Amino acid sequence: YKNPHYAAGRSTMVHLFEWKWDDIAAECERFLGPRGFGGIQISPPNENLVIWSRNRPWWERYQPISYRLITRSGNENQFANMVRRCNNAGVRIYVDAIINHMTGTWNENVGTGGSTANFGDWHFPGVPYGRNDFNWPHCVISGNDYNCCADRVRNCELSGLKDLNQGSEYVREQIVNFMNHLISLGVAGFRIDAAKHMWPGDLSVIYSRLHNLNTAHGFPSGARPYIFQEVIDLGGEAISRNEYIALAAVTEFRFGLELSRAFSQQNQLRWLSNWGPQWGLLASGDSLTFIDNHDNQRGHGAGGNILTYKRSKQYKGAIAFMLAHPYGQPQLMSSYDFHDTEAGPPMDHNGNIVSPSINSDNSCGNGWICEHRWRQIAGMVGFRNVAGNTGVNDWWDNGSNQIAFCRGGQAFIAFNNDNWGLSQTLQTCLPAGRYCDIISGEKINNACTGKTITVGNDGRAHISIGSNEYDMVLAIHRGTQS
Ligand code: ARE
Ligand code: CA
Repeated sequence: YKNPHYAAGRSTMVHLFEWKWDDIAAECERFLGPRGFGGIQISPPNENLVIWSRNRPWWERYQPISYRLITRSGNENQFANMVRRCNNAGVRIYVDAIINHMTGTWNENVGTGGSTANFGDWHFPGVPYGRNDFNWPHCVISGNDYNCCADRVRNCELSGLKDLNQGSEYVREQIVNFMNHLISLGVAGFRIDAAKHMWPGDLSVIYSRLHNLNTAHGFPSGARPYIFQEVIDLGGEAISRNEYIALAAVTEFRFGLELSRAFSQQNQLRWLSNWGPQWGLLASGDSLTFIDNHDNQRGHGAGGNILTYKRSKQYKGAIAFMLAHPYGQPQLMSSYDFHDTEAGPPMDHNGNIVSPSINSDNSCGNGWICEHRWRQIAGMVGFRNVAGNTGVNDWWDNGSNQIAFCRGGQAFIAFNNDNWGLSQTLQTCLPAGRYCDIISGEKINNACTGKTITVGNDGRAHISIGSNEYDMVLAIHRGTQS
């Protein structure tokens, strides 16, 4: 369950938060496929509670009312069409699967597909689930439970969301049927929402009953779904991420926290020379890595001071490091602009999601940020593909916040997060020649719109990054040689 089954030569996924299926299909064909992206985490595809009393917040999608594939993102036909078109473009789809709970107590009781529920009675006819399918006696998780009481974290309600009993054969069967339906439609795997709130033993049974990936969608025979489990573990709680790594991959929340600190000048970049498990991170193959996610970019979930698109220079620095360094299985966040932390995606008066528009410089409009389209970020996705499975070599630092390293003989990157300029002759490990920096510009029709770097016969080149430049990074690789 730890292999994402990307198409050959691809290595990065992006979370297209709240995107519609038709828009994702188009994005696979016009951008993600051609630019070498490996996959997409999509928003939950199954029917959720419609919450007009809070003006359709983003979090209504974490309140399942049935397993029918019908949401603001689209219906089952649109879903199937998206998966097929993305797989054809070489881009995999990973589903955010909410299997810990159903909707919580709220004013409304109608779903995005018209299903109703009476959660006061634990009654969800759209599945159907009834009182016996939920954990009993009724209890709600309190903040202190995370420190003391694993059983309460797993058997009580998360924020009042009706807590399914995954120990029940009937519940397991509904969940497995839902997930296998998605596998038959060609998805490559799942994010397991709120995995901490389910017993590892129950999850293990559920995973073991999943079908192999659908060979008609280009997966090798016998391929198991990629599974990454959302377990927030910053240390010190009753439940540890280590209870889940035997099953499948785990979201590594310490990754974005540490890199956010470093790129906000709260820690020096030079210490990143041993980035990885020595920092207390999971083993690389167990770790789904990201800077921000849809929760901590807006103060939900755990996190502290996480970098987001709102602090773009530091954010791009942290993302560039994530993608340049071989540690982990990286995921990019792709956001819509928000000020109110509850606000849903750009929508019209009827609550329909408004599609992103695409500007001539490749950026998005209509309220969508599309970090994955930023030249510096999309360029680094290509860098990671070129670097392949090489390690880090020729690490250099200035003793504070200027660092540089090579990826085998494939790629070179330098960072300057000091308040003074970087100007050094450094080993790039690349063959002699001229290279186009993919951060300050890009190679278009064989011309470089940014800095051109000349590598000598000894592999060395003069590298300069001013402290007040637009970006703090310089990156070149074999694919940008001219
Ligand atoms: C909403 C309302 C609530 C209301 C509830 C029920 O905000 O006021 O009571 O509905 O009607 C998201 C939102 C929630 C939202 C929920 C359902 O974040 O605000 O509740 O959707 O609409 C814990 C969990 C972790 C979880 C985070 C948010 O362990 O699994 O909380 N993250 C996932 C998703 C979320 C989603 C859910 C789970 C629910 O990514 O987007 O919630 O499906 C410590 C612990 C962490 C804990 C954290 C915060 O750090 O270590 O484990 O995270 O505190 O409590
Ligand atoms: Ca639970």
